[in-house]
This record gives sequence, C-alpha cells and structure tokens, in this order.
Amino acid sequence: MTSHVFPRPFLFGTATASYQIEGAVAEDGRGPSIWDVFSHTPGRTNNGDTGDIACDHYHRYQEDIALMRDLGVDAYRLSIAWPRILPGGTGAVNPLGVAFYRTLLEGLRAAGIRPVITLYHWDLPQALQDRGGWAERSTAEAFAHYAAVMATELGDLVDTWTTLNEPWCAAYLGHGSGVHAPGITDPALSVKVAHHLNLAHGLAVQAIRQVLPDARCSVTLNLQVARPEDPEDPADRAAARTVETIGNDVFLSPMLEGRLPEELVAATAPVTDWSFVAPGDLAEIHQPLDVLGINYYSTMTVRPRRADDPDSSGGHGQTGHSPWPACDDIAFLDPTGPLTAMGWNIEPQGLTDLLVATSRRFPDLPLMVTENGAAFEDRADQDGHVADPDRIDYLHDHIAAVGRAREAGARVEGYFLWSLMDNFEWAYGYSKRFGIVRVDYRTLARTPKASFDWYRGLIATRRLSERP
Ligand code: PNW
Repeated sequence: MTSHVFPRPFLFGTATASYQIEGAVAEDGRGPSIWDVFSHTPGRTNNGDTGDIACDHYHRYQEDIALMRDLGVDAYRLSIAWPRILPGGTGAVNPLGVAFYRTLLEGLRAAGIRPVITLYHWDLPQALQDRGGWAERSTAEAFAHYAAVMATELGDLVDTWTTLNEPWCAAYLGHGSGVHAPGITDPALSVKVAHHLNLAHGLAVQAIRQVLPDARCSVTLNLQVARPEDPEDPADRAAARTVETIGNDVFLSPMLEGRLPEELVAATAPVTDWSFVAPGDLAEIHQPLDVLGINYYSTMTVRPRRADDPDSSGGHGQTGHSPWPACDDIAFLDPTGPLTAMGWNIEPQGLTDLLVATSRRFPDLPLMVTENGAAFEDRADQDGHVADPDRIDYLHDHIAAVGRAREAGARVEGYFLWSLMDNFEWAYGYSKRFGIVRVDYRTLARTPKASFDWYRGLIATRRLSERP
C-alpha cells in the first residue's frame, strides 16, 4: 500500500477568518465592515444570519488556542479585521484592536503555533465602501497603509503575511453575482475591482517590506480547475481555458509575471477595455513572493453554451447573475458524482493536478494549500459529539492528493484545513458546517468531532496511507 510522508518543515495547520468566527462586532472600537451591513440587509444571507456573535472567538480565543495545542498543529492561518485596526478604514489606529491581535498572536506563539496572517478576508471597513470601495483605486492605497500599520505593530509575532484571501470571490462574488458583500451585480466593475485588488496586493507587499525587509509575503488565491466536458473536443477545451484565464490569470499574471495577458484582454473584451490600468500599475503589482497560498475545494466542468441550454450562472448564482464576467457563452454544467453539503463535487485529483501545474508554471515559488475541507450534514449526539466519516474521507483523500503532487515534484510546503471550527459560512450563514470542532450556536460550546481526532493522529505521525 502506498503511503505519503510529510516531514517537517512541512506545516500542518487549520484556518479561519475574522468575520466568520470573532463576533463582538461593536466592541472595543471596531467599526462596521461591508459584511455587517450586507448580513443585516434582509434577504442577503440564509435565515438572516449575521456575524454579530459568530463563534464568539473574540472572547473565547484562549479556549480555541488550547484546542489547537491539543490538535498539535504547526501553524494557524487567521485573518485580521481591518475595521478593528482602522475603524474608519484610514485615519486613527484603534489601540484596542491592535491589542486584541497582539494578545492572540502571543498566545499562539506561547503554544508553539506559527501565525500565518491574512490581512484581508473580505471585511472591508464600511467607511471605505461609502467612498466607493474596491471600485476606487484609493481603496488599494488605504489597504497599503493598513498593511504598514500591521507590519509596525505586529511584525515581531507574524510568521507569514498574506495580503488577500481569494480576490476571485471579493471581485466576482462581491461585484458580479452579488452573493457576497457589497452585493453589486456589474460584470464590468467586477473586473476593475479585480485590478484594484491586484494593486492593493502589490502596494501592501511593498509597504510591509518597507517596515520589515525580510517579511515572508504571500497571497491566497482560489485557483479554478475547469474540466472540458469532452476532453477531445477543442471547443470544450477552449471554454475551459477561457474560464481559467478569467478566473486565474487575472491574478496570477499581474502578480507573478507583471503582465496582463492578451488572452485575458480578449476574453473580457465584451465587458471591459481595461482602461482603468494606469501606467506603472503592473510593476507595482508584480512583487516577489515567498510563497503562494492556494485554496481548493472542487472542480468544475464546462463547454460552450448551446441554444437549448437552461440559464446557467456559473454554479454560484442565487441572484440570477453569473460571477463570471464575459462568460455568457459558456455553460457551467451541474456537478455529477459525490457532492458535499455545498453541492460541490469531490475530486481530489483536481488538487494534485492544480498543484503540479502551478509548480511547473512557477518553479521557484513554494506553494501552500491554505484552505481545503468540506461541509457535510453533521449530526451531533446529546453530548455534541459528531461522527463525520464523510469529512474524514474527504480530508484523507485530499491530503493524499497533496502527497501525490509532492511526489510528482510540486513544491508544496503546507496544508491548512478549513476549518478549525464551524463558523459563519457567508451567504449560507450557519447552515453549512466546515469545522473539525462542532460549535453549538446556542451555548457556543466547542466539541471536537471525530475528524479532529483523525487529524491529530495524522499530524502526530505525518504519514498517510492511500486507501485500498
Ligand atoms: C472560501 N465559490 O470561500 C473562503 O476563503 C472561506 O472563507 C470559506 O468559508 C470557504 O471557502 C468555504 O466556502 C469560498 O462560490 C466561497 O466558489 C465561495 C466560493 C469559493 C470559496
């Protein structure tokens, strides 16, 4: 039986994000974010759920650190809430916000856990949205200022600085399909936002390195794996390439190659002429990175759209708008085969393929899987215990997929499980549970699931056998 080994310094970790777990949205000087406003707008989230309390991590972080110490993780990927640090987006720094994260990071360090920080996991200060948000270049400049403040205040405690989490979601779900904050449905604007997020990334990396010349800098992308329905059909293959160009190269090419690919400009021509790109922008965006974070959950299958196809919104639409700009002529097919509770198909080989292809394209750039995991219909017993064999299988098969990628030569240096605990799953509210720790949202009690014990065992042995 084949087995995969993950010797140190390979990092095993878990991941969370500020708005999804912290709660305490009006405490200690935190300003409102676009997700506070969005989740409080009727009809935007399942059941009207908000992050007002979430997992109450803001008050229970010590218990959560203790859980991770017990789990034995090498590292923890968390995000900082910009509106806790700069309640107005720019201007005065809130010392209580800084103090919260200092205490949290010190607690992680004391537990022997390396903090991998994300500066932007979608909670933009509402004050900046009121001035146009990511539609404005000035938001990218404000982000660089925030990054400099964080490098100054927390530089001694952070292992890795990640600028953005999944700009694909912030741009295309936030401004295309509108299922995420700020809930805008404008394909042309969604591409402009993608550019401003790229700019924010590049300016922030420069700002961090001005304070901390040796800072380890990164960005996390949810790279898309698009499969052609018929791999032999050139039109299906072209459709898959277009999706990957618009979903991936829109970030990878400016950030890692300093260019705007001709295919991207051509593919998006129906909605934008890219006139918002100023001279010098690509050089600002193109900064050396120490590691690239990749979030992976699933794959998609596409082909050209046919006249008799039903309306398809890219598999992500509850609003009737597609997140995919300029992709009206592409059909995103309903997934077949085993699915998670999100309706996402389970295809571990997609992760191997993605890691191998990305490492071939950027051979000098180490990769980390910064999110991978699954929501299933958990059932808790009287004591809150959850037996979650589906999640264990999913994790097993995807970590094995990372092992196969490494053996094929991909430079993968870490794996972060999404998520440490059940949390606010954006538009789905609390209805989808990704945690390896169950959260009872009435009592806020945490109870490790069977998958927690399984992951602890894996981390202890750093060895995984392929299933027969
Ligand atoms: C990621 N999609 O979100 C985020 O980084 C997490 O905050 C989130 O909880 C996790 O994945 C699980 O969803 C995504 O529609 C949200 O393609 C939506 C999509 C992808 C990622």
